[in-house]
Amino acid sequence: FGHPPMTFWLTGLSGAGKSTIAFDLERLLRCEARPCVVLDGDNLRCGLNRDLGFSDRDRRENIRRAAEVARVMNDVGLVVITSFVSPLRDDRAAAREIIGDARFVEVHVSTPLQVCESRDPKGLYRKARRGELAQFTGIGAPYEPPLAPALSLDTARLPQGGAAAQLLDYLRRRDRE
Ligand code: GGZ
Repeated sequence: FGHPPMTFWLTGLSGAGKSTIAFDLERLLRCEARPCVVLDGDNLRCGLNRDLGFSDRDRRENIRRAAEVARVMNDVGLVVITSFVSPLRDDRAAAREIIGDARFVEVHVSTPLQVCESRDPKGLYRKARRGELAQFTGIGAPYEPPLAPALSLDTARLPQGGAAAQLLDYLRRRDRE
């Protein structure tokens, strides 16, 4: 397609807005007839990754598979947008290795825990606080923020659609390089 393939790797807490940003960006790219695909943690866990839970080991495998799929899709020219909590630095580094440093764009969806918890669209934080959901990221399991993300987007401080617009800008800048 004449553009360098790229994977936007969205990482952040549950409820930070990753999936919304991913599907917003997909819509923007579709409007420009730019072939793209979203790989969403919650969706993939219904199919490809339905055998996996939330132990460190299973999360690592979840992310490894997603990265392998992203690589194949980049290879055929698709822009890939992934939406996984992907809480551990090592696991994201492994994804970068698989996808390739030049294609991997780490995006921290940095909405603070307090905001994510107040949104709590699925009631998961409430469950986790009650002790009914072990290993919930941000409560019973760690989240390691990226040290040097390409972009950091706090949806609590951005207008609706603002985060996806920033990613589109970033893509355009890279296209011109
Ligand atoms: C984190 C969990 C957990 C635990 C269920 N920890 O906001 P959601 O609900 O729709 O998205 C979250 C999703 C996380 O799946 P990922 O594949 O992105 O996770 S990882 O990258 O860490 O492998 C959340 C829900 O699943 N969920 N239990 N314990 N999120």
